[in-house]
Amino acid sequence: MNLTNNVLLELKDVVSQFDINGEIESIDKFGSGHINDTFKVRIINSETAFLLQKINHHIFPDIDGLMKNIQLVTDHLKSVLASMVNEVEKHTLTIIPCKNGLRYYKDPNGNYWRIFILLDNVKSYDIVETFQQAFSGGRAFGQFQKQLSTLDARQIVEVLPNFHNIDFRMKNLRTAIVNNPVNRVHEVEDILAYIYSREHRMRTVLRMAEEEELPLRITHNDTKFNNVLLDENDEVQCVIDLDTVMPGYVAYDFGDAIRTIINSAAEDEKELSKIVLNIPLFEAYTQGYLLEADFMTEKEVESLFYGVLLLPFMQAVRFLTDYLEGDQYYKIHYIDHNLVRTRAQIKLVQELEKHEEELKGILRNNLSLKK
Ligand code: GN1
Ligand code: MG
Repeated sequence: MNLTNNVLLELKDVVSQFDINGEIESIDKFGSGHINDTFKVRIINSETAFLLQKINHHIFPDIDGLMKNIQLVTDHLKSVLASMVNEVEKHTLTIIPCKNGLRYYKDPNGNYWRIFILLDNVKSYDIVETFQQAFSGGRAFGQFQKQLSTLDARQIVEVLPNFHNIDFRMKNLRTAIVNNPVNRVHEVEDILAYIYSREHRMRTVLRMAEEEELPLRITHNDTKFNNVLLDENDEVQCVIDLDTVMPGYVAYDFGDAIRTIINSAAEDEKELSKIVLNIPLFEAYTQGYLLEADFMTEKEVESLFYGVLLLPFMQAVRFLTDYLEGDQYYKIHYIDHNLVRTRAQIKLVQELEKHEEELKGILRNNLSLKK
């Protein structure tokens, strides 16, 4: 969709607040995120393009903490990468500050904006196609966790507390059911019955954490496959979308990545029969991940499979909660979009359950190959 002239003028004014030289050539909508608004900005006669984002401050109330986290993480990644790669700036995000030196701009309407350098000659995939892509995805998030293992987690602000805490998500769902503000609960009784039947089992990672079996690490927390940029050979180039980098358990990152990689269909596929598992891609991601994530304890390794079940389940709980609350959180593109997303994620959990032994076997085999 084209931007209206008024919007373009507003965006140009926003861009002019940042430390960017040259005249704007174009501004276009960009990407497929569910939370922030993203635009691509081109500058006349400049090879560098920029990524402008309006940060959703209803979801991220602590913009200052959020941007400090990203600065800390990207500075740390740059220092780790300096001895490993040329052109470090191609492998991490770079924040463009405002002319006044701040990391974000607050406009007169109270909206918050930021700009990153847009990396060029890179690819990102909503649906993974090849073994190589999945393998690189595994390497990307394994490296990312490993590189952040030397950053002091106490410096990171928990911008969205309890983000992957299933008890918290179930509590929110129950509140939405009790309040039933848009009278939709009667439509979803079958889904609720399934969710309740699995609730206890889905606490496995949390239980292991409560029993102090899992170390808290710095994790990405939004490891959708399209948050990895690959180069022209489908090798890892850069991990993006650092908004949710927070203390977490590795199983959450593993599970959320597998959620998007193993699913042959889209996150919001309406035709449930199309949601089938692509098990070779699961193996490819696992191999790439285990190659890099050599810091894990045995218990963490054991937890990975439970992350695989948990993340699509939790995503279903979150989409459903939003549906019952009248679509306040995720951007939707049609009226029952959150319900369609919920059903698609539940179907994915069911497929994963059906193939549980096979998937566990693949994890076991690849671990023993490594030893
Ligand atoms: C949201 O906006 P996006 O697509 O990066 C969400 C993730 C979900 C994802 C589902 C802050 O991420 O947790 O997994 O949608 N981000 C937040 O596609 O809630
Ligand atoms: Mg995100």
